[in-house]
Parts: sequence; C-alpha cells; structure tokens
Amino acid sequence: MAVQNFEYLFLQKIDQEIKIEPKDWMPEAYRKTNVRQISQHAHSEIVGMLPEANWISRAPSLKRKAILIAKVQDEAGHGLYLYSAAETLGTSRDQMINDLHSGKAKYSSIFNYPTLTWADMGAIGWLVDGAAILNQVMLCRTSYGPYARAMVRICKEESFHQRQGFESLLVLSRGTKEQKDMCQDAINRWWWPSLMMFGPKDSESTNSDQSMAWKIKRKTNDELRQQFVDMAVEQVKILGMTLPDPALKWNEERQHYDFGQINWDEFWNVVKGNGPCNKQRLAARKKAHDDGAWVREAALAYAEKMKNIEKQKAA
Ligand code: FAQ
Repeated sequence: MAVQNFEYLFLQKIDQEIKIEPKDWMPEAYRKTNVRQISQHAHSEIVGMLPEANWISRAPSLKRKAILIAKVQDEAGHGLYLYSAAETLGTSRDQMINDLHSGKAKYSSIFNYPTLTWADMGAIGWLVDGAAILNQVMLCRTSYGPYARAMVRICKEESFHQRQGFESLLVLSRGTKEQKDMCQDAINRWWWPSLMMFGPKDSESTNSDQSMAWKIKRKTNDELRQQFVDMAVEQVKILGMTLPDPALKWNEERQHYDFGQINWDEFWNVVKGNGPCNKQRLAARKKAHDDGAWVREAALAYAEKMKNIEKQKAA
C-alpha cells in the first residue's frame, strides 16, 4: 500500500477516536514527538523524586514519613510505566536515559527548584501534583494507546498525591504562627514555577499545533494553565492563605480569573539548564545510574544463567 493510503488510514483513526497502537503504521513525526513527550514525562517523574526525597529523613512524624516514602515510590512507578510506553515506539530505555544524562532530553522545569522547608512537601503535593494532574487527565484521552492507558493508572495515584499535599498544608495553615508563615512562604515560592509547568504560552509553543491535530494533546498550554489558576484560587481560600499575584482578579466577561505576567526569561533559563538545581539534579541521577550498574549486570547474568538452564533441560 502506498504511504498516502497508510497516512489516510492513520488520520481516519485519529478522526474516529481509535487509538494508535505500537504495531500500527504512523508517520515518523508522530512516533518522534510521542517518544519526545513520553520520555520527557518519564524523566520528570524520575527526577521529580529528588526534591521530595530530600525530606524523607526529616519528616516531622512517622505518619508523614510513611506517606512521603509511598509518594516518592509512586513517582518511580510512574516513570517506569512511561518508559515502557515509550519503548513500544522502538526507542530503547538505554537510549532515553542516555539522552537525559547528556542533556539532550528535557524534564519538567519545576524539579529544578530547591525544597527548603517541610511545607514545600505540601506545596508540591497541592500545586505541582495539582498542575501535573490537570495535564494528565487530558492525556488519558491522548491518541497513542499505551500512553493513554498508562495515564489512567497514574492519574488515580496523582489525585491522591494532590489531596495529601493539600491536607498537609491545611494542618500547617491551622497551626502556630511559624507554621502558618512556613505554609505561606512555600506557596509563594512554588506558585509561579507551577504555572510554568504547562509550558510556554500558546503563541510560542512549537509543538502544540501538530500535537493538537494528532490529538496527542487535547488542550493547549494556556487552556490548562487557566484551568489550574481558576482551581487554585478557590482552593487557597480554604487554606486561608494567598497566592502571590496582585493581578489575580475574576473576569466576568471571560468567566475566568485574570492573572499576572509569568517571568518567561526565568522559565527558559531553567529549561536551558541554568535553574537553581539543574546541575545537582542531573548529577544525582547520573550517580544513581552509575551506582546501579552492578544490579543491571547481575540481572543480565542471572537471565543468561536461567536461559542456559532452560536450554540444558530442553536438550
Ligand atoms: N519544563 O512546544 P511546547 C509531574 C519544552 S509530571 C521543561 O509547548 P509540548 C509528576 C518542550 O518540551 C510533570 N521543558 O512543548 C510529579 C519543548 O521542547 P522540545 C511533567 C518544557 O511538548 C509530581 C519546548 O519547551 N509532565 O510533575 C516545559 O507541546 C510531583 C516548547 O514547548 C509532563 O511531561 C517545562 N515545564 O508541551 C512527579 C506531561 N514546557 O521537547 C514528582 C507531558 C515545555 O521540543 C513529583 N508533557 N517545555 O525540545 C506535556 O504535556 C507537554 O510536553 C508539555 C509541553 C505541556 C510539558
């Protein structure tokens, strides 16, 4: 069949909301952009473990420690589902990890900020998981089957993460003056970087138009960002805290909250590797990979040994 016919069938599937599966014909650019996005998403989950892991040994109670350990482990699981989904497109995990370590592949800008106080754990759960989940609910309907299915499972865990973060902040917001101040300070520091998680504004998003046409993305960066702002403005009232943006104002005509200018210079600076923790995060990931070399070698040796035993049995 000529490529035009394959392409026609592919576009028909997209149009009819039929998922694209690993063995289906797909345009090379569709394959490439899915590998790019899914692997960067996987890297974000894995690098995203670092800022929170920083507080496991200093959690204020056994209960909070257990919750935080479970959350960080969940993020590892998300990374693994996502690497598996990306592998179905024909790129090896080794290649994806090399691309992360060499700086070729990106991961979410948000994880290049430091976690300075315990309240940051609550702020990450509420704001960072909150932003991630809005994006991921949309991705449950993405056109590539393995990615969409991974997202369904991830969203279930992510919504729990968000609620635990909010509950943790709620406890601080009802505590002593120091606890209230710590809660407000964490919200102030994580608010703007959370808005940046949705990516550049639509007019500067290089991938959005094509990704929307292929239904990889169902909502644009600005649409999701607005949805997040509208949600957070209401939730912060329950905390009795404020969001650090004097321009936040309900717009009757738009039926949305207006909000202030994002510092796009800061965003691109972090994306290009010059944020407060970029170097530290990559160094930690490379060290973990190098330290784990013996585990990979042992697993391969064991697999080889088992294969030989099976062969001997069959002979
Ligand atoms: N940081 O043309 P667009 C989580 C890059 S998971 C860094 O608009 P696109 C869970 C973008 O890659 C968080 N780079 O790109 C958790 C592109 O460069 P490229 C991660 C960014 O793909 C919680 C360039 O800028 N979630 O948090 C960022 O259409 C707590 C132009 O941008 C996902 O990855 C950024 N913020 O839209 C874990 C969701 N934004 O690749 C632990 C899946 C943009 O051409 C603890 N990804 N760039 O070289 C997506 O939905 C999309 O990829 C967007 C960007 C929306 C992130």
